[in-house]
Amino acid sequence: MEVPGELVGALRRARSVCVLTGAGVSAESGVPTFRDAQTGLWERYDPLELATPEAFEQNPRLVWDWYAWRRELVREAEPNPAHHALAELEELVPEFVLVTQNVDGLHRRAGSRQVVELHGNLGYVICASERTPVSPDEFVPAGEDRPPLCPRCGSYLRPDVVWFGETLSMGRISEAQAAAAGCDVFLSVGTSSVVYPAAGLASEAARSGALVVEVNPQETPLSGASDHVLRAPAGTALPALVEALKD
Ligand code: BV8
Repeated sequence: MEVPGELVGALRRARSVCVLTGAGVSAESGVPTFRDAQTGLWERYDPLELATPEAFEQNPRLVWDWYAWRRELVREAEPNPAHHALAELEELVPEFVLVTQNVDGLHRRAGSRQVVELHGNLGYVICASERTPVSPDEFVPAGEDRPPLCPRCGSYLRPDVVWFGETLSMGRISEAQAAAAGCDVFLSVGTSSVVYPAAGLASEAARSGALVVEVNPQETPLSGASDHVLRAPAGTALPALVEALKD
């Protein structure tokens, strides 16, 4: 695939690159995006409904099982060429920060090191009250219709992710904002650019003079404001970008 020369030149000159990824980067690993229909037994649920404190309050076991299903899906998934290209890009630029909205841990499995998991990681479980990590061997089973309990305080366990309506950790969002504000090139890859505060990072980068690039087969609210749009799947566009950079 053809990569614009101006973009390759900007990446060659860049001191600092910031990348924001969304579910689209993991789509080619077989991990469904938020806007794809859920498969199988979950197809009648809307992820925007399930990934909320209200859903957990109303039906903690349903939400617990949904994440257990996704954890299994992710365990069986492999990083795809998009993840590997981003891990390679990190080695080709002086400063690199990968901010991801994904909770599947696939960037780290592909070798990316400077990763900010803005919305957490579904591989980790915390106590819903203490918010402290609980390892699987400490789970206290509580029967079929409840999530397991915290061994310390007896509260329900939950995935270590940020739900809609929950605030992000200040540390993570400030690290992401600093990376966006300080970069020369900002790549927004595989995200529908509708979830805030993550979707605000691109304008933060643009305000600081960065070149903004969108990689997405579909149009998004960011497309019109991007300096370059690579209208292709990330698994095609990102390896082409890295190859062009290495030429
Ligand atoms: C917050 C973890 C302060 C969980 C996620 C009204 C009431 C309450 C809140 C709000 C409100 N209005 C706005 C808000 C703020 C809200 C928000 O933005 N809502 C949206 C829906 C309007 N944000 C929040 O609540 C955040 N917290 O603001 O705190 C606060 C507190 C209280 C009240 C107000 C404010 C927390 C947001 C984090 C939610 N957690 N994930 C879990 O995963 O289970 S969000 C989850 O969905 C993802 O992490 C991701 O961030 C988001 C969706 O997006 P994408 O990653 O973009 O995926 P999507 O499926 O949407 O799109 C995929 C894209 O990939 C598509 O564009 C597609 O074309 C493309 N694609 C497909 N294939 C490929 C591809 N691209 C490349 N290659 C391919 N092969």
